[in-house]
Amino acid sequence: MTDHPMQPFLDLTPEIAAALGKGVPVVALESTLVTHGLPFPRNLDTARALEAEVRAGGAVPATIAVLGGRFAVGLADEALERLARAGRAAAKASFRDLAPLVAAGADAGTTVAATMAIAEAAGIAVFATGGIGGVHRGAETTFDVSADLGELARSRVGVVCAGAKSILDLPKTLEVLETQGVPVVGYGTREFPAFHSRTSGLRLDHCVPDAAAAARALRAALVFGRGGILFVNPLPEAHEIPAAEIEPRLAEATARARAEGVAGKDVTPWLLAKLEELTAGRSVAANMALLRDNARVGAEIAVALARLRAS
Ligand code: PSU
Ligand code: MN
Repeated sequence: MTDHPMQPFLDLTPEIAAALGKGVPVVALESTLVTHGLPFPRNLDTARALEAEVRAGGAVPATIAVLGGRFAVGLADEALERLARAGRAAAKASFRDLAPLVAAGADAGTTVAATMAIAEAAGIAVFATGGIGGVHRGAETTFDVSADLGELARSRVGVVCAGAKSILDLPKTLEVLETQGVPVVGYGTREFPAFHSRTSGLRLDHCVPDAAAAARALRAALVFGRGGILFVNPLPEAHEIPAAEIEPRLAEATARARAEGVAGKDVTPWLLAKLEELTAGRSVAANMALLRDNARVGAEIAVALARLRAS
């Protein structure tokens, strides 16, 4: 436990509190993918599978959410099911939503931004997710840039993701990450992965071959960095969806969102749901597979970091 100002608002499960106290590796998991990212019941199955994946890798999973206006770090299975069933009826919490949600005593799924902030407050150094939010296509007119990018520059947490969906403008997303000073590190790749695809043609300046090297980079960032570090792990090859297949669907989803006037925090969940519809669920299968792979990698990095800290 830390003496972070957010600490009085945190509820850690006894298992997670004990693990953090003893230096046992812990991996944070987000919950917007449960409330707003995947349909019921696949959201619930996936959340449970991610926790199991983290445990299989020798770390303790800490799924983070807002429950009754408290920041829950580690969810009982009933709480997870309640959030999964609520789906979009629950709030979607980015960092800026946290204070009003505390006041309202509400339930919410936490985005990458909010999960990072809560994980840092709890003293958790590694967080695994699917895709981060980023700069949306057309941002030059809408100004739609996810708060995830600014938070990556502020919270000292290593985030494992599969890059970003190409519902986003990937070159602009990388530009903003560069401006914000966020280290982007390929996990066994020299290219920024595009979520459904292992490649994007966008070269990275940094890459690590394995978890031990990732943990060394993370430890340095935790010591003298000003924020987090983004590890990008390409999805498993078997689940790749060829760009030729996914691109027209993404373009159609983006155009429809604009035509229907979808704006603000609704844009990302709306696009995710539309994409699922347009790919007849294939995008969800890829999503679930890469989430599990990122949970596995998150556990590897957390275990390597614990080893490094103990030595
Ligand atoms: N991208 C995905 N799946 C997701 C999200 C993004 O492929 O579930 C979720 C994450 O929780 C992310 C959030 O932090 O959407 C970003 O929302 P916004 O673009 O409104 O910041
Ligand atoms: Mn947005």
